[in-house]
Amino acid sequence: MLKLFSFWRSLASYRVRIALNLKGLTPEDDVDVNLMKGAQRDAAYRAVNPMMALPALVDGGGPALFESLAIIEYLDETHPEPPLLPKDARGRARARGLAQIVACDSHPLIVPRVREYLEHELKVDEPARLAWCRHWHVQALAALETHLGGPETGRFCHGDQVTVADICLASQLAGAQFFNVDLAPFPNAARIVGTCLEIDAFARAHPLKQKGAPASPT
Ligand SMILES: N[C@@H](CCC(=O)N[C@@H](CS)C(=O)NCC(=O)O)C(=O)O
Repeated sequence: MLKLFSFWRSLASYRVRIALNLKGLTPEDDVDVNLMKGAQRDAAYRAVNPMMALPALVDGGGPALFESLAIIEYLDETHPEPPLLPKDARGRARARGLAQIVACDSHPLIVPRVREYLEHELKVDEPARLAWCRHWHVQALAALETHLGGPETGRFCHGDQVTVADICLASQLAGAQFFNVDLAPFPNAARIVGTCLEIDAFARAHPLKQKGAPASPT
């Protein structure tokens, strides 16, 4: 029995939805935690994930799994096909590195708790908050684009097999769409995500395909 706690707009939930789809897994229960209403801070969800962040995944009777990259690697270990990491150590390091640029360096700077702190505690106005989010998106995309210009890149971020790097890159570009970031300077990233979105597992996991999502990102 799989139980996913997620929200349509959550980019980390998007990453885990892609991995679940690639592994052919469908949670029996998908609990909607409305980030726009602050439901991640309710006592009920805090008991699931004390970090008050989505997603969380319950697999069977154990406590909830948390942090999208940890959940994706757990799914990869428990359901090895198709593998989401390259076979060689250097390749795994590169795929994980690309994934971490997204999930560890960039995404944490633009999540609701950071945007809300900027707004309510530091009194940063809306245009400046938007500039903040765009800045961190562009910084990460510039680094990713340079990496993706290298010879290890193929149809996907690392060769011709989907890896965790592609999962994270897809979430980065969906986030960039939400904040109206110009993707023209990042053709490698855009091409790879275009290829990913031709795969059903990516396409139906997209934030805008989820229950409660608006027709367009803005
Ligand atoms: N590093 C975490 C990020 C989790 C995270 O911050 N998720 C966002 C949604 S994408 C969230 O729930 N934020 C709640 C908040 O910021 O208050 C992961 O990759 O799972």
